[in-house]
Amino acid sequence: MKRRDFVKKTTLSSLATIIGAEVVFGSNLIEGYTPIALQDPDPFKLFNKHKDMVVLNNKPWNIEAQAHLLDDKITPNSSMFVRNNGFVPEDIDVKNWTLTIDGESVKNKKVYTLSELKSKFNQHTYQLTLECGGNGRSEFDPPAKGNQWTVGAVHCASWTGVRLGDVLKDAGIKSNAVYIGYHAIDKHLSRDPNKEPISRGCPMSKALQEETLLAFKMNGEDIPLIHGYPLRLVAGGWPASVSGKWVNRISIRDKIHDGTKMTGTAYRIPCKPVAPGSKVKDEDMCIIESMPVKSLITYPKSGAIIKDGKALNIRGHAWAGELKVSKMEFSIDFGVTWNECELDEPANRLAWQHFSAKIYFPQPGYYEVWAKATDSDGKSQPMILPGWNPKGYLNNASHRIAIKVK
Ligand SMILES: Nc1nc2c(c(=O)[nH]1)N[C@H]1C(S)=C(S)[C@@H](COP(=O)(O)O)O[C@H]1N2
Ligand SMILES: [Mo]
Repeated sequence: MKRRDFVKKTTLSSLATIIGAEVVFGSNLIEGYTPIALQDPDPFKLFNKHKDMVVLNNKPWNIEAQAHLLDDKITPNSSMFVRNNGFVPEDIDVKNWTLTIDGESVKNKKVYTLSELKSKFNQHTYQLTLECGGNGRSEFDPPAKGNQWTVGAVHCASWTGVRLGDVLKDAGIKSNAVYIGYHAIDKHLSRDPNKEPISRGCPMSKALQEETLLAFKMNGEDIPLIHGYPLRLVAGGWPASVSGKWVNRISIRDKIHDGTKMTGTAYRIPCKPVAPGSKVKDEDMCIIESMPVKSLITYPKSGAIIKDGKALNIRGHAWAGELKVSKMEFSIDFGVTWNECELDEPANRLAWQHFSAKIYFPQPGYYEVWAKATDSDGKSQPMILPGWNPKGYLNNASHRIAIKVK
């Protein structure tokens, strides 16, 4: 068999696998021709996502879940939202993947291979809630530019890796260190190699927390490509933008990291409340840190119809950034009276907590179930949109579902 034929045959069989059917006249294809089925890739197949996931943008890929898709206690890949600022990396060379620790405040700049990271440091597994800072943005008025996330830009998967703190300490942290900043291999939408799509970070105190991981596994398997394979920073409870995917360099900085999307209106909100639509001076903007208390009813789906006289069992999750959720309540009378839900302890710090409640409706009709979580500092979710900010971050308003009793 000639080499050329061989290449063609393997290409054809891999084409068939991707398309999900044999390309019957495939041998007639001219090299370089892309079958239509592949020209507009199906994100659901491409990323193994549930068919009810909602694509908000395809350049870059941004895909959100819906409340009912997040019913699992540990979110499976199929229901995890996708947020990208640039292009998803294509050719990942895992064998030669390295992580560099550098920056003004590193004692010894170090380069680790993946296998060094895995063998040199203890491995830990935590369930960590990651919510996009812009989750809920679609409700802001005046509207905020950016992906119009509704409620589905949150997930709580199980992450396995080594502690970022252990790696940073191994390289050595100078006493003037204040922040870390990550760098990753995804490409800027302009395709300019000198531009990074995103390069964020967190203060040393967060970087050194025991739950802050450099993860190489998600839900017990290799991290899916779209979620950061082969190495991802995971900092639960903070805007998910801190959790860099595809990381190959972490800098220990002697100042607040000044990478892409650390300044201006990106992941920053007015330090003090402002009137909707206000222009806010740069120096009056503050970086978002711990995310606010929030909850989601994941069962039933909004719009459910139930039989009169039957109790309804609702369930969902609640989370509160760095804090714990201390109370979970529901209301069926538009917030006039509240009843307590059963609330579980988190699997570990920074994991979301599951809640459930049995609801009896007094008579047939239309109801709304409103959910309200309260954090360990006594702060509760607002019923309506909280403080306006230019980019529409931190909407933690009460989640509501509609129910008809017939
Ligand atoms: N390298 C890299 N890391 C990244 C991003 C990105 O575009 N590139 N997006 C960030 C943002 S804004 C969010 S909300 C989360 C989304 O994580 P997910 O796609 O795994 O859900 O990844 C963060 N890490
Ligand atoms: Mo995000």
